[in-house]
Amino acid sequence: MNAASHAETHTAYRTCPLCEATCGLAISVRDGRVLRVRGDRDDVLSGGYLCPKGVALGELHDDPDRLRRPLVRRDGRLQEASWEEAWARVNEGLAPWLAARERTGIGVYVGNPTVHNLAGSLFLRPLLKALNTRQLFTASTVDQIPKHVASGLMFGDPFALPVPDIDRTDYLLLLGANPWESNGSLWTAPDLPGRIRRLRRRGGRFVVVDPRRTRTAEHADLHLAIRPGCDAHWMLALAQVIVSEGRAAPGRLAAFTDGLDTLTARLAAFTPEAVAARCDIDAATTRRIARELVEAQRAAVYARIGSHANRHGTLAAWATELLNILTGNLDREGGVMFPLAPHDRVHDGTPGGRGFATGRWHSRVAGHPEVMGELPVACLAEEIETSGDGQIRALVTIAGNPVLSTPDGGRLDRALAGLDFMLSVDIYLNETTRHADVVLPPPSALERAHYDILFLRFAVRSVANYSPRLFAAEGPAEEDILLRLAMIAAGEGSGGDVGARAEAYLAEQVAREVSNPASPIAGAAVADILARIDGEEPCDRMLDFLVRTGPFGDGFTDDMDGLNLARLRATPHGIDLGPMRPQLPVRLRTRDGRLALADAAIDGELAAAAAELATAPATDRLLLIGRREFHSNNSWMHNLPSLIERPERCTLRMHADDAAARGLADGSRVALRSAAGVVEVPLEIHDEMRPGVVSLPHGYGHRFDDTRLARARAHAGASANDVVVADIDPLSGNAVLNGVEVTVDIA
Ligand SMILES: Nc1nc2c(c(=O)[nH]1)N[C@H]1C(S)=C(S)[C@@H](COP(=O)(O)OP(=O)(O)OC[C@H]3O[C@@H](n4cnc5c(=O)[nH]c(N)nc54)[C@H](O)[C@@H]3O)O[C@H]1N2
Ligand SMILES: Nc1nc2c(c(=O)[nH]1)N[C@H]1C(S)=C(S)[C@@H](COP(=O)(O)OP(=O)(O)OC[C@H]3O[C@@H](n4cnc5c(=O)[nH]c(N)nc54)[C@H](O)[C@@H]3O)O[C@H]1N2
Ligand code: SF4
Ligand SMILES: [Mo]
Repeated sequence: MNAASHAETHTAYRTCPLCEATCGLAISVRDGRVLRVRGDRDDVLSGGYLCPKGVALGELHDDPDRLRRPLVRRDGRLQEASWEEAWARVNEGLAPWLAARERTGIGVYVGNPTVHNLAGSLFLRPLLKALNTRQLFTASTVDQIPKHVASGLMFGDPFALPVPDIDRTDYLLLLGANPWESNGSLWTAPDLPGRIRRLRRRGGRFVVVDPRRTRTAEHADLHLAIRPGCDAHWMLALAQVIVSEGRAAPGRLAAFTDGLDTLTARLAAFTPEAVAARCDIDAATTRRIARELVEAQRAAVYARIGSHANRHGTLAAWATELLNILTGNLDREGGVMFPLAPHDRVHDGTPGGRGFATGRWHSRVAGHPEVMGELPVACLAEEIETSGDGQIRALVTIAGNPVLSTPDGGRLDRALAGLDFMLSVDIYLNETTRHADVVLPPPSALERAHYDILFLRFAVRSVANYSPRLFAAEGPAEEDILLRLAMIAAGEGSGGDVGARAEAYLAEQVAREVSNPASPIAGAAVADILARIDGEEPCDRMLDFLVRTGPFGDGFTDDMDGLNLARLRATPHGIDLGPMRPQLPVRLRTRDGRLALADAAIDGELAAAAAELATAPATDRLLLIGRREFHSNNSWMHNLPSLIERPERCTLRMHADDAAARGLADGSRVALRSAAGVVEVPLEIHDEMRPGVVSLPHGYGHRFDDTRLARARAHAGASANDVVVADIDPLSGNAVLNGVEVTVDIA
């Protein structure tokens, strides 16, 4: 029943969809409005934890600037329109590019909230398939794609991402992550600060490597203020110590790991002494940490975006798992382990698979290799600007704000202005979507069901948690929008039956599953399974199918303990299915079923990184890094009063020595300049910064009058990505967001 029909206050339980922590929320509702959001103390994973963004979900739902109706460009201005008119405009606008045999004229950018949303997680694929373009860009290439590549190369599966078994470990070495503000990434463990505090309380040790003394670093036993961009070199030095001292102890992993024997020679260049000047970490400290890692009973090494959004991001991700392997901590309780989600597909129990390869095609202008079907978003602007065959002339953006969130955003902003047609699926008219010809707004987060398809796959316990929709939606569901777009892209026009399209797509998935010999429904009739799937709506039906055929599912039998949608509905606080369990070697999907440490691409990067050690790092220039904030979420939650109406946060932080050397006073307006551009921001002298490094949060720069973001505009700030140069990690295509060379002087 729709909560809006209740006059009295009632409490709804749901999983917060805003970040990777997946906290359980208890939402008090009256008369169809959110009164209050608290943490759900009974949630099986989060136990009551929440942050200010979760609290702001009601504000997000009520935000008068959030779009409720489509926008269509008329006389040069975006104006509200009916859904019918909007669909007709989309059909007309895309038609010229869809007619072409090679779909290279259409680009697609998919942003981060897509993976926090059932519709995006389950029903984006038919649209991408129908669009059939190689010009696909996503927020992955300003984020985590190096980790996928490293896992692809090592384990044959880019989604085999081990996470620290935080509740059972004795030692955590954390690089380039700030869970005290971000709440964790590719590591779903709500209340990470609490979990890490408990690790220390039980006698464990916590070491943080970050150029800035973050709130996370303040809670560490040791903080090492590394120079930005050097994490790979430093982790390789730890590995070098371990192998050269003969202390590698991979244990049971050795039986199925190739390349251990050649490591000593391949790592030889990375002695602690050789990396010391570049990383700014003395050799004795590096040796000590290496020994601590080896000697800890159970240890975990974890690195995130500070290590990955770098020139050697893939190498850093690879070195992280190398350390876990050398210490025998990969796939071991209290080390790093592969989570198992209720909707994961079951394996047949034998290692081996199709392996992992990149470079099946290349970007048109710069020739960068495709990785996981996409191209680096740092190349999007040049693909729009550069004329010739395959130039992007029409763009579809889905839940993305690349003008603020991707490198050289100023250039991208100008490029978008020159497109022939642009379509955005988005809840706001913002810095990116203001360029669209049509904006299609999906319902708010409270107007849809939720189950975390992506992040439950990175959770420290196997957990299932489903939230029904809280309020009825005014317009079409996001899955309906994506499916109708898929039909338009397939040339079927805008009037088709989306329900039938959804069911046809579900049938395809069922057909694939019944042909998997390891599946509990192997050999079953597709029609029979479809008839037994529960739920009315496409997302619910797909979810029921996935969890029933997953590792904890009922397999479409009478198994009362098995999972299905009905059981999920009956358990609003979630179902805990236990801690992580060892999965190797079965989980390996390399062609030969072995864990691969020897790899030509990695060897090339090892050589490149080793060569850098010969030259001293330039110390006369400042390096810019980012700064995620507790009350922010990339670029898109700055319109909510409780999150934005706070003291000025878009400041450039700098060490006092660097300020003195430039004659800059605290609070003065400074010009921050790079090869990409210049922004003006207030200076904040701060002792958390190390000399030589300055920090500016990203996601600000709400400077355009033609957006519909009144409050964000009043706290506009400047966009860090106007000064981030469009540079990439060659193996993954990930943008180099950290360690950008800048100058700072008085504005
Ligand atoms: N310099 C610098 N840049 C960075 C980073 C950094 O650390 N430093 N971090 C990077 C990272 S990790 C990421 S993930 C990217 C994010 O990059 P993007 O995903 O491109 O940017 P966001 O700011 O998250 O924008 C999300 C968009 O989705 C819309 N939206 C929100 N909810 C929904 C929904 O339910 N449906 C739809 N259709 N739209 C919705 C919002 O209105 C907004 O337009 O930014 C990256 N940019
Ligand atoms: N409050 C809040 N939470 C969020 C988000 C948000 O915008 N706000 N965004 C969400 C998203 S999309 C993501 S991907 C995650 C990211 O989650 P995290 O990976 O934890 O991201 P950050 O908080 O940016 O932490 C990165 C840290 O790396 C440091 N760093 C920068 N350069 C280097 C370097 O070269 N080496 C090392 N060792 N450290 C470096 C920075 O100082 C920073 O402290 O957070 C998610 N959670
Ligand atoms: S930590 Fe993340 S999941 Fe939890 S309430 Fe905050 S935004 Fe939501
Ligand atoms: Mo991200």
